[in-house]
Amino acid sequence: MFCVQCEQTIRTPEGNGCNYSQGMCGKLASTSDLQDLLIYMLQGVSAYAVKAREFNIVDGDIDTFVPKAFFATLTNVNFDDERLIDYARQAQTYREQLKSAYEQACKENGVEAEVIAAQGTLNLAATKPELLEQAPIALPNRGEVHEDILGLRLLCLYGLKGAAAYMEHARVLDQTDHEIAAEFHQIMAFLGEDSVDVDKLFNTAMQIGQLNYRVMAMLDTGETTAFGHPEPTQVNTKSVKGKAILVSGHDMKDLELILQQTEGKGINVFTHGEMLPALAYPTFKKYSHLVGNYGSAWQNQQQEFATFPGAVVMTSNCIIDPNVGNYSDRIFTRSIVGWPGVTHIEGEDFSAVIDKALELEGFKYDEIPHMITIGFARNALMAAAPTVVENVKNGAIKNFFLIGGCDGDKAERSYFTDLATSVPDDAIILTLGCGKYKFNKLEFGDINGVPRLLDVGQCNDAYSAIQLALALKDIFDCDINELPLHLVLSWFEQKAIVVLLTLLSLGVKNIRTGPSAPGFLTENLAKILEEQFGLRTTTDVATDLHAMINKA
Ligand code: SF4
Ligand code: SF3
Repeated sequence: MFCVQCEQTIRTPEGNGCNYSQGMCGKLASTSDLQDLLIYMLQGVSAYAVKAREFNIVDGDIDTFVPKAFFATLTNVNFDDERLIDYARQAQTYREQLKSAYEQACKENGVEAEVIAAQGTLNLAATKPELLEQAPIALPNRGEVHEDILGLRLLCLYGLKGAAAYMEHARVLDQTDHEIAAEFHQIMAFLGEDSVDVDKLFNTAMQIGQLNYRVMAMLDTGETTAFGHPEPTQVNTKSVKGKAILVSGHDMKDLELILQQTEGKGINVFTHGEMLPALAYPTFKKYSHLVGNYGSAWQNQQQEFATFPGAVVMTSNCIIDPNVGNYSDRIFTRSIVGWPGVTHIEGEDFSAVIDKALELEGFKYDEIPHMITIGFARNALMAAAPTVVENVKNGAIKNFFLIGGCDGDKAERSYFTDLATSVPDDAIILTLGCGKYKFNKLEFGDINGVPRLLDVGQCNDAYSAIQLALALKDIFDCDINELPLHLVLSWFEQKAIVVLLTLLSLGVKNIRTGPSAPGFLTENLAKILEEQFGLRTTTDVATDLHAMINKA
């Protein structure tokens, strides 16, 4: 096992990475190895998808399968070995399908077919123990490789994994794009080649950032087409009496299905974690039994789900061991999410969840409501832009901070709460991702009617924040880096990595990330990123605030 993809990776003086019998996230070595084998097989599919495209052979099912299965290897998504094996076997079937179509086309056109070694030829063994014996060839740190090259390869691999996750979120909302799929396969195949070309790897990281910008735009289109544009909305964060279902993760389509199927059944539906922004979309406001948000970010689920008196649905990342809080019989997984022994819902029928919620007691009392305001995605931000600009011009607003990203359970993450509460009174805070839970229930007031805390949405809604920054840059006729805008990103998993690559590829400089630097970035790579982009790790709030405000 070798995995260094998330913030909680094991760090030792000998090197970083979870490489014992279990990762810090609870992922067993066998699961990690099977995930690597899956990625290896997917790289083979992509390599042949690239070749097949030379003859205009494109298979939509395969184009959606590869990012979806890749998503299953993201941190805290799928811990179910059997499902990972099924994905890997499906990958082999698809690879062979593309390979024979490609070879046939070559024959018909009188050209010699290229043979793709390794990922293009590996045949999976029949049993799990045998598969685990095959897995070492697929380790991400396979072969003798300089640590800087490995770091760059992993930056690309993990970044592309984040983009793949967003592609799958968009696909669920019927948004796919042939050009994005083609470029995704090209990068996936390239990463299977174990390149040692520093420039090419570096450029690929930027290419992944650009690709993800288009993916986030596609996802934004999918969400706003399906559910309308988010509007500033007051949301209750306390419990409401009655039977209950809690929906967590990023896939709002699942929330819609659950709301439709629970109508009139006397069940209240609550959002959790990254599902909170759904409450601001017009479509979801139609459902009076969608009563608010319960709990906070993913890392608190073992306490929050344990005390939630209803059924829980995990639509995407991040799931952690449900046996700890003893609720594995009332949590359900969807899509790529998996936990051994937990009921997985395929298709669109949520009756198992509904039956479970009806069986359970539900909340016995209403708590006194605590309201928070959400819903400042693209359209709402643009609507507020003239007032914001006026307040910038008259000096009432002097700085903007984007404080967001992933949450996590390390004590150092209090940095983000302290930063949000320490920014000057003349500053606006934009936030997104599950990192917002560090401070989204606090009171920040407003500046001449503009709320000081603007919740932009999920992590992928970084797209909306970018749109605001681009609009402000045009209005003030300056470079994006000349705006009084300071970005402090909390990272945990690979979606945050790809959002960072997107920002870097758009030329955004002086971003701070924390609470620690990714374990796969070597000192040399961190130095290069600092020199080229001013990218740095957070230090302490007072020092960072002073530096940001003075643009140091
Ligand atoms: Fe370790 Fe994170 Fe990988 Fe889990 S996902 S094995 S914690 S690096
Ligand atoms: Fe959170 Fe897992 Fe990353 Fe979409 S839900 S941000 S950590």
